[in-house]
Amino acid sequence: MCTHLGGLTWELRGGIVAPDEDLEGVSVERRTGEHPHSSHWGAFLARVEDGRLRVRAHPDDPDPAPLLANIEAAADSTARVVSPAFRRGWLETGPGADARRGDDVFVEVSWDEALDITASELERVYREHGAESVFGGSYGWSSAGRVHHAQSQVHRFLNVLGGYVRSVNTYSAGAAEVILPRVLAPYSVLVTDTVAWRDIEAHGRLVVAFGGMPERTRYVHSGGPSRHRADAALRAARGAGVDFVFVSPLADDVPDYLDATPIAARPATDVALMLGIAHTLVVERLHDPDFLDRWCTGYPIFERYLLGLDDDQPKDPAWAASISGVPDEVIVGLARRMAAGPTLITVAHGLQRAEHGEQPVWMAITLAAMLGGIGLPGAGFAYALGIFANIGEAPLAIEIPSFPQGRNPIETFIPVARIADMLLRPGEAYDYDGQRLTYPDIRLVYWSGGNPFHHHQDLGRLRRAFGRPDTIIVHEPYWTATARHADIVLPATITLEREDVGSSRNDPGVIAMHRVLQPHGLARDDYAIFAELADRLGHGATFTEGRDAHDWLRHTYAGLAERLTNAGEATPTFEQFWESGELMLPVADEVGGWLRRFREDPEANPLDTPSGRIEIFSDTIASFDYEDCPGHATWLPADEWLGSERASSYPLQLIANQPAGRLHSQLDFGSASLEQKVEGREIARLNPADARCRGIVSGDVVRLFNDRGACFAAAAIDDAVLEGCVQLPTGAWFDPLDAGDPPTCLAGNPNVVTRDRGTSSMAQGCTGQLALVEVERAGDAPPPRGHAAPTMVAHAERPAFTS
Ligand code: PGD
Repeated sequence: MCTHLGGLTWELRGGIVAPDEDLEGVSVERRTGEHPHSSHWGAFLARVEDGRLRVRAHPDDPDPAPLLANIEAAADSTARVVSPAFRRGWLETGPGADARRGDDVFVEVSWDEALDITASELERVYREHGAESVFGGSYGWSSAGRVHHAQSQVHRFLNVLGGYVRSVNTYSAGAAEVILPRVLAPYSVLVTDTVAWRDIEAHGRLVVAFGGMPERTRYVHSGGPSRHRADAALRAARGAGVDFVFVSPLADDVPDYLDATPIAARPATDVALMLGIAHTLVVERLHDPDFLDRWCTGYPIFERYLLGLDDDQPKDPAWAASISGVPDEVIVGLARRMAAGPTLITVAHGLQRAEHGEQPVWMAITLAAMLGGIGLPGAGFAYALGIFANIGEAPLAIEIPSFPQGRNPIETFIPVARIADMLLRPGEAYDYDGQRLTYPDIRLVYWSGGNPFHHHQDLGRLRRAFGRPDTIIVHEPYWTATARHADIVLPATITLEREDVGSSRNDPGVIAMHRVLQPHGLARDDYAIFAELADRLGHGATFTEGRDAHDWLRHTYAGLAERLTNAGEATPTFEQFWESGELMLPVADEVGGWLRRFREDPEANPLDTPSGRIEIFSDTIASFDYEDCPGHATWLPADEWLGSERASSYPLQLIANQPAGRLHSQLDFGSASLEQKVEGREIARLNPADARCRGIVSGDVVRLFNDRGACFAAAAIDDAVLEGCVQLPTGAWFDPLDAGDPPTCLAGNPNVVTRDRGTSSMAQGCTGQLALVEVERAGDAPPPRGHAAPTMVAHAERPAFTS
């Protein structure tokens, strides 16, 4: 495919807004025509009709996301932050640790005053404590749009001030991001350039999906898919005769049309199940010793473990069955089926978002290597295939646009999910990927574009951690729980209120995101806020380089245009792109070429691992001497699984997975999100047997709890959920009953009960997917408070510390 303008123009005739058209004075968001725009869950056209925002999917999108409906509530929700606001306690007593965060009232102030005080506080912290005391990791998905990418904006801003403590890796894939490069290839390569849907359709025979391929997450890709193609690709593969098997405690984790064979394993036991399969392959001589010998390293050490030569415990199907709950004859049958022809193994994100999350990823690679299919078309190993919209698509031949973040001179970082540890335990040492690191002493936290009171685990603990710093600054369009726990809240625009360029890896469509609405209330773009602050701090010119937001848009496009020209591609002008609404980038001819070449000649084309081969045993990892991540894939029982001691107190395994009605916590008040709730509460699904013995029927309000906290939810009895499990999606806004510790969430946020510990000393990734809980009928539970601003009070005295 080569560069060309996309198919939006005819749809938009008469609706285009000139990029520099002055929107000042246009009465409340009234526009005519439809404007191209984009979100992480898809490109769309937006218009204002009878004073209301209306959206419809990109006309060429074959499978638009139901989540698009949420956008219609985005602009004027009662949860919008309309003005800069300061927490009263902070204004009254000045910076410092304060347990009232999250339980305080706010004071609205003018922009000038807000910017003056914020700049003065930043100046104080940098002067008194240095850049190592500022945490700017600011993890979060924020919104689609490459220029106004909130994380890039805050990082660039803090870099011009002297740097900040950053975070590494993601909540999505924290364990995979660390283990994959050690044993196979970098995560970024595995999710963009490994296995193609078209190869699965043409050459595949069997796909075994550990964790399933749930429809709800396939609509999403960071930056926004222009067209959702995964559904058609799956249907085509199935139509071509490819069989699917999926392993999950949730029977509806794959679409019906795949006719997939379900295997209901207990949560957190996939490694044991995979070992049982591997054992069968060895004893029945169905594995591929040649592949293991020439393309891999360390298999004999792993085989000793598999056969139980050192611990007297063969990891045979009977052993695997006793752990996973999957009958041994099913395990043996699956092993034979996998060995009968080309098989692709894929592992969902969720499996590694749990204690020892490195192991299912590593074990799946080990199993794929034993089958000998790695590097063959439509076979081998794929990470998170069918989980994200664009995985399985061809990579782009051109790098997508991005906003330059500058250089951070500070080397201190944390693995992203260690935020509460960092704030609670400054100066303490901990392990990460072979390094001994020390938590810095953070005085100021700056967050823009994320919602830690959604994404982090054990929210009671996070609340204590957020009580520690001197000052917390948050940019947000909405009064999320994170904004409510801040001292300084600056209202940010949403994408519809600004111009941007939407682009996503492995998707050729680059969307001209036109401005559709006037900013709500006093909201400003993150860029404009940072530019003003930088100016007050004497770094305005360095931050802006003399550009306003529109200049950056053109500048960013110019970079893309230059890459196209250098690649010999047709290069539309910015005006042509903007007018058209879409630009189609060229895609690479080949997918997974690096793996194919490795397969053809591993000596000439080694992998980027220490041995140049697939590391079934890793000397590097073994040298770290981590009990919780030994030198080869290993079954390591989690502290919180159905076979653990803790299950006698909290006997149900909570599966806190991704929601069907929204992306994470975004637009929780939108119609698609509300459809998945009952009277504002999230729905918790239970198996009929577990419901019956607790006297719970569908529609009851239930209380999920453990020693970390509790939340209310609406019960739905569903035999798609494996007995012993309860499923409650993430993303309901944390709505604490009171300031009590442990907290109770009225709206059903499962992170009140999840555990805040790293996957292991290796990756220290997020473990939010699983936790042990008990569930009971709640009787009369107070209703959730909905989505609104906190209490605002009149202006307080200016604090003494400001200059
Ligand atoms: P979002 O709800 O997407 O969650 O965590 P993440 O923090 O990314 O938050 C983005 C925030 O950015 C929203 O509050 C939104 O309003 C704000 N925002 C949007 N646009 C803008 C903007 O232009 N400017 C500014 N300043 N703000 C903006 C997601 C994380 O949660 C992820 S990625 C995963 S995969 C994890 N999943 C789980 C899980 O499966 N189970 C549990 N228990 N916990 C999880 N947490 C993780």
